[in-house]
Amino acid sequence: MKKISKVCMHGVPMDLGRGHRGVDMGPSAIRIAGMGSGIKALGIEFEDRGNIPVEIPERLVPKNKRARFLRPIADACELLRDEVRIVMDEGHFPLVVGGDHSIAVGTIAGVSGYFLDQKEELGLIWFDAHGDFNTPDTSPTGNVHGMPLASCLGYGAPELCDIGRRRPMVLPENVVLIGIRDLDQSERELLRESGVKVFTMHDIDRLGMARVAMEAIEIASTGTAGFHVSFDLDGCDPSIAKGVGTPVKGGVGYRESHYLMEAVAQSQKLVSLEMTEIDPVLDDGNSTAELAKELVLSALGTRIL
Ligand SMILES: [Mn+2]
Repeated sequence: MKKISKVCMHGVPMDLGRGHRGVDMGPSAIRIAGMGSGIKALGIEFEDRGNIPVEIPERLVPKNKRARFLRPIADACELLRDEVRIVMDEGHFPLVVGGDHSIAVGTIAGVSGYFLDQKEELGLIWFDAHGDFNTPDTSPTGNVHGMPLASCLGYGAPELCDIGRRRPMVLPENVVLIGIRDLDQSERELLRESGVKVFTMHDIDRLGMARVAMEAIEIASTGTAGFHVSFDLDGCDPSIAKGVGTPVKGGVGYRESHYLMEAVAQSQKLVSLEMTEIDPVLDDGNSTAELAKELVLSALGTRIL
């Protein structure tokens, strides 16, 4: 694995995947928090490639109640996929900042497509309070931000499942969830059936984050060229991440979150990263975007000593 020498960031002001507005401001919040200068201070080159164009809900009428705004979300994901692919082809490190978690379909389509073209697999660590494993048939809300992981594994709407180079974009044996504490009933069944490894909050309590991080990195690294981290800020406890769309109490703490990202950096297997669901409207100052920035810096190699 080569050292990360240049990070290229895309913002995705997406909030079509959620029931209400706010996370579209996430990319601005993380820029204001100083993402670029933080990365440069690590001695890594940084280029902000701006935002992916995303339609606003005020101009749309949701056509599909089971997957609201599916088409415009898929359109933005396809644009993001192509932009991320360009970054990979250039040999740089893609950093994607959301926006709601539906954007992960575009990011993962781009990164996994790059590796599949070289006959290599991509591992995936999905940090979240939720499973994001609904489909239009199982979702109680029709909100697409509850469906992206299922889509990457080939379950659900073809508009999302088929934007990668292969369906599924990643193999279940290379995928691991961390921080889970809120699953819908049918989602739980599908997630079990999928064979994906899940570390719930109960597992983190029992094993400790050090062991969970080690096992997760092992799963995501074995038989792959490296792994992507898709980080939903709602995986963190609401006491440290107030500005998130769907807070769930009993989440991952400040040091545990950083430990995970530090372990990811030490593995030297991280190939791409995204931070999602930052909602400045609900935030306390800009503290959740600040946390997201710090976590990115830990994943890119900030060391305590
Ligand atoms: Mn999520």
